[in-house]
Amino acid sequence: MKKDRKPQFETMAIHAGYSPKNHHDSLTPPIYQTSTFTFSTMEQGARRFAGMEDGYIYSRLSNPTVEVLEERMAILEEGEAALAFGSGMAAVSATLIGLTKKNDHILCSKGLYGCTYGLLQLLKEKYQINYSFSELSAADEILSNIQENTTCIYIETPINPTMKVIDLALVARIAKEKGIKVVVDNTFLTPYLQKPLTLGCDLVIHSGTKYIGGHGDVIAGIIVGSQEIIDYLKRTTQKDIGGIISPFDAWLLLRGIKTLAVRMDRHCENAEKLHALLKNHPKIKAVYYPGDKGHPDFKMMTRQMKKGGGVLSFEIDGTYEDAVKFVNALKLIPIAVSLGDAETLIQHPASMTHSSVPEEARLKMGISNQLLRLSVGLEAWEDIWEDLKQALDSL
Ligand code: LCS
Repeated sequence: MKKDRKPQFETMAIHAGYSPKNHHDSLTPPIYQTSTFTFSTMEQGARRFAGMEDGYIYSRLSNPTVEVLEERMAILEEGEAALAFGSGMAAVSATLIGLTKKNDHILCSKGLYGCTYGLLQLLKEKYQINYSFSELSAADEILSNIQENTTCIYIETPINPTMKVIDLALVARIAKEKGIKVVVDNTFLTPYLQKPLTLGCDLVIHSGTKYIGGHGDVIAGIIVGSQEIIDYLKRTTQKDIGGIISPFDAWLLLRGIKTLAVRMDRHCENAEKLHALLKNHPKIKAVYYPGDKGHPDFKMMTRQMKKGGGVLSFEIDGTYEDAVKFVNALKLIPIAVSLGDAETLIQHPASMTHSSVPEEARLKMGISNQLLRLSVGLEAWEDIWEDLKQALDSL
């Protein structure tokens, strides 16, 4: 190996941000399960509070286990710094509250996770921070949706659960000219498949609950961006609202990240196989999957995404009652919200993840009553397919 070559993603996911030498030679990062840190003298405590001496103070401000996670995520996303939170929504709310003020406008992708939509509505009603939706599909259309007071463009791509893809380089170029910050929720793809910061976007958000953790046993959130923005969010919305992650949950994410690349490869491989099979089933009206080679935007997708990811959604060719019958006939696949776990999971966005979005807005986002979302797990794809097929054949 050449000396100056940067290690690859798979290697950094295992080693980056951690040095055993600094932690009693422990191979894996220790869990510093402590709320506070002791000072040798009163003067030392004062110096730490004044920022004149490095060192820990209190775990809401920083914690050594959490810092390893933050550093690893910053490296994997190719950002300068990161912050970890107790949930994806804690990360989303710390970001939006931190980046906006009264009378600002947030331009959003046409489709967002239901609770992100709920948060935007709350910010509008209580703090007069406005928002609107845009396809973000072409320069003219983006420009016509930007308002004088737009300070932030907030994007999910692929969008949960319609799987529409936004051209991040295009949005970032236009936003930069206007001095608008671009925030990308990268939950569905992870930095293994997509790196929005390298395309000119300003901040990346994750629900770490999903692929980053990967095992369905933790709720967590992460933000990655420039040192300047991260420092600002750390000393304002993170410190004073306080939605931090626990050291144990940070450790669970670090353990999950070690296998992120292998897991994502398998999620994608399984999803590609199931996409091809579902597409040709007579009881399926449409399948939405960003890895679809026949998609009109496939070329743009391949520019920014390594693969299509592990989530697909589809519409049953029938009524809402047919969708219910199909889901209830599944034997292997659990009915559950969340995604990115080892288990394949199915859910009904209209009545579950996006039930808080009013029907009219929900239909505009493309979420019909027959739409189902499948988070393809790590099982043998033949077994997942067998379960889907027997349930479809029962219709
Ligand atoms: N961003 C996206 C794209 C999400 O899908 C979610 C949760 C969040 C943010 C919030 O993260 P959390 O606070 O739950 O860690 N999405 C869910 C979903 O689709 N099913 O259950 C939760």
